[in-house]
Parts: sequence; C-alpha cells; structure tokens
Amino acid sequence: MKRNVFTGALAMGMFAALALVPAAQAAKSVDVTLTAKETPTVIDNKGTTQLSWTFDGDVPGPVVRVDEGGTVNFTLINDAKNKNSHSIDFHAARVNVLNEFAPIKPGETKKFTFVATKPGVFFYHCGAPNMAQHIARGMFGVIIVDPKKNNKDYPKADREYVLIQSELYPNVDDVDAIMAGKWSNVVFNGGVLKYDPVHDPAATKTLVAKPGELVRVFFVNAGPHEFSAFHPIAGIWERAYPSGNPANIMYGMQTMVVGPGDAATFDLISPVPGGNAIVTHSLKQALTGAIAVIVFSDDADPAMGRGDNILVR
Ligand SMILES: [Cu+2]
Repeated sequence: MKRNVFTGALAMGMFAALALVPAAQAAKSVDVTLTAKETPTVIDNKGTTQLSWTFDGDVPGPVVRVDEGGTVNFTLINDAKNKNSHSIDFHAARVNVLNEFAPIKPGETKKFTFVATKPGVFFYHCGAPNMAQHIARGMFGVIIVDPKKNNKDYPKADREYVLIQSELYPNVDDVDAIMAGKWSNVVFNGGVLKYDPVHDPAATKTLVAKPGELVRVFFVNAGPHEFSAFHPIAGIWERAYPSGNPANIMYGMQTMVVGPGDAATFDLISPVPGGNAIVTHSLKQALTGAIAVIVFSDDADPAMGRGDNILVR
C-alpha cells in the first residue's frame, strides 16, 4: 500500500514536472566575457585616435545577444595593464547595484549570472566613477534580448544593424568639461561620419540593404548627456519599439526621441532604390558626426547586416 502511494506520488510529480516544462526548447544560456581595456581607438575617417576606455578594445564593445528567458553567465576582467577601476551595468539585468555592478580594480575579475527576462534592446556600460567619463571614453555597448519567435508584431528581419549614439570630447581627461557637456562631436558607433561618404569622402562604409527588405536597427543612446531625435531622412520608421520590446509598438514614426541610457528598435523598409540618411535630427548633433547612410540597391552585399556584420566596424 505504501509502495502504491509512493509510486502514485512519484507519477504525479513526474506528470507535474512534465506539465511545467513546455514542449518548446528552453532558452539557451550564453557565456559572455568582456575585458576592460584602456587603449587608443580611431574616432574618425582620417584615423585620428584618442586614449579610449573600452570593452574588448573597441568602441562600441561587442554585441551581446541572448534569447528571451536565457541566462547570461557573465565574466568581467579588468586588464592588469589598466590604470582605473571599471564595472559593467547591463540594463537587461535585474540584480543588486552594489554587488554585480560594483567596480573592480585592474587585475581583478568578477563573475555573475542573470536571466534576461525582458525582450528587447538594452544599453550596457561601465558605471565606475566618474560614470560620464567612462561612457564618454567608450565603455558601452548593446545587449539584444531576442523576443520569442513567431510574433506577428515582430516579423523576422532581412537585415539587422546596430547603431549606438555617443558624444566625443576633445579632452577625455577633463572630467569637468565632460560633466558640463562640452562635446565636440556626436557620433554613431564611435566614429565621426563613420558611415557617411556624402559628407566625408574619407568614409569607406555605409549600411546596405535591398529595396523592399525589412531592415531592423537596434539603436542605443549611450550619451552620456544628449537626447537623440532618431530619424531616417527620406524614410519613415515602419515600426518603432521602445526598449525593443514587441509589446511596445508604434507605427509610421518619423522621429522618435531616445534619451541617454535608453534604447529602441526600429524597422525600416525602402520601397525604392537609393538611400536614406539615419540621423539624430537634433542638427547641432547630426552635423558634427551622427549621420549614417543606408544604401538601398538590388546588389546589396548579402553578408552585410547579418551574423557578425550587424555592428559594422
Ligand atoms: Cu570604466
């Protein structure tokens, strides 16, 4: 009798467990390691460098990507050759600011884990003091939390691009000037007119797509201070998703304000060949460097806007 009760309970338990695990695959976990590196980076098409503070040696840092519900097993290394403490702040994480996001000294390593519960596009950055300086010097990137598939409000994109807006400061050691917002340029992905051969013939890259393709732009405003008025000149955002969450959906947007520390996802379709110029329509910003040309043509390079080429270096 006891045995029957036991096996019955066991069977019930197994049934309950089976019922709780959906037939669909569980979201994958990802291992992410970022190394804080204080190193020169190129800030314009002429090859000018500044002594940046970076994640993994580039501005912006690497694209971090995980499925909604997935676990991020994160490791931060502060390179022993650095002079400053650094930290990480993932806007996609819900943790303890005094623990996971606390700075570590050169030569130290820290690990933590979080579950990416909210889908969308999120900023990550160093939060070590002075935070404005650490961001202005280049310690930022994007974490994309891909929403669950087969969502009619979030159709599959043909191409994807990452654009991160930030401010460049003429003297990155001058914390007072950074705190006063005395920037010289506002840029996308760390470089002045990086994707704009129209205004800077030295620019060698543009974003590309075919007419009719669904182009998805993951946009982050790293700041540290300026708001962005994100607009595709000669286009209209088909859909805009504040924070990149498919539950937040806006249609037919011309310009959307994305504040410092915020992010949004934008869908763009060009019905015609030619180009759009993606800008912050705050023109004191755009005309100093925040313009990205996207060229629409039937022979658009099929490798662009896919895989590792969503953040064009
Ligand atoms: Cu830092």
